[in-house]
Amino acid sequence: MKENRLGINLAGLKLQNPTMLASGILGYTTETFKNIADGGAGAIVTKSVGLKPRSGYANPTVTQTNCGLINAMGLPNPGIEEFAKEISETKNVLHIPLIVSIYGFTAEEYATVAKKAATAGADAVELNVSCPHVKETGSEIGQKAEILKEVIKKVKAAVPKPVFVKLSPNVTSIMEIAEASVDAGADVITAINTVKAMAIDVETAKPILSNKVGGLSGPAIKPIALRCVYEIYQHVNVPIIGCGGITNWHDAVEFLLAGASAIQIGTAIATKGSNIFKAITRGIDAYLKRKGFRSVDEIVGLSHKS
Ligand code: RRO
Repeated sequence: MKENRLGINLAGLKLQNPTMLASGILGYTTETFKNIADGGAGAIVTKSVGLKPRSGYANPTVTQTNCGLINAMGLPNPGIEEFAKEISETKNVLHIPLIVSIYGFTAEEYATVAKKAATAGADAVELNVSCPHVKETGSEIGQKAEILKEVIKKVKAAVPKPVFVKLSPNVTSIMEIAEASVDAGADVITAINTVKAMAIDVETAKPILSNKVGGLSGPAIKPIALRCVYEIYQHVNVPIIGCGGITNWHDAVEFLLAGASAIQIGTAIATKGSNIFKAITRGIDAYLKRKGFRSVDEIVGLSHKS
């Protein structure tokens, strides 16, 4: 039998390889998730869903820069009642872990949405406590350790599934926030969400995005994300998922060496398509083989040991 160097166990979830779809990039349909699974992803994280449907911000919601995208979508989503049907349907056809990203405006709301997602079949939930530009949720929760801990504790008490916590880089010390998350019961830390940013149209002299401020993703933020993973690894003992500007196998291996057990891919799908998961997985496999490693786990955090 062919040796699988790539399989990982992430807080009890079995992934055939360490690549995952990052939250926020694709919509909410079973068909898009199937396309990502066919592209070789080891797991999928959905776009964030809340208690009630939300239309998000007016256009323009995305603008391109020479080093990535700036978005301010404003959490558009169908609401958990509607999305629960899609979760169940997706679980019937998909054989890779499905992680549902959730948000709320209170700890109770997070817990209610998490419970509904888990009941519908989500294998885990990822708490969005890091969206950089929606008031009273996202990073407004994830920047304050005490409020964040309350959210995580309520969700942990409400669902028997692993709880991932996606952190914001827009904080003074991501290590302290990661430690607080793990103290409160986080099973996995995802780092990072987008970096607060903006763009201005010099002809109109106005901000380009309707919300003015948004979140930067793509290659520009990769070194920031890598530093965050490296620092978090030194302070917590739960798995970390690296996310931010990963475009090729080389980026992915850097994150594993920094301490990530898995990696999420988002913005690069827009330019490279869904087969990027296969390409990155093949590259990681070739690297492990060339260096004589027998598993992904053997290189997680290796840069700390030298
Ligand atoms: O929907 C958004 O505008 C958005 C979200 Br929820 C997020 O977590 N991060 C981001 O850059 N945009």
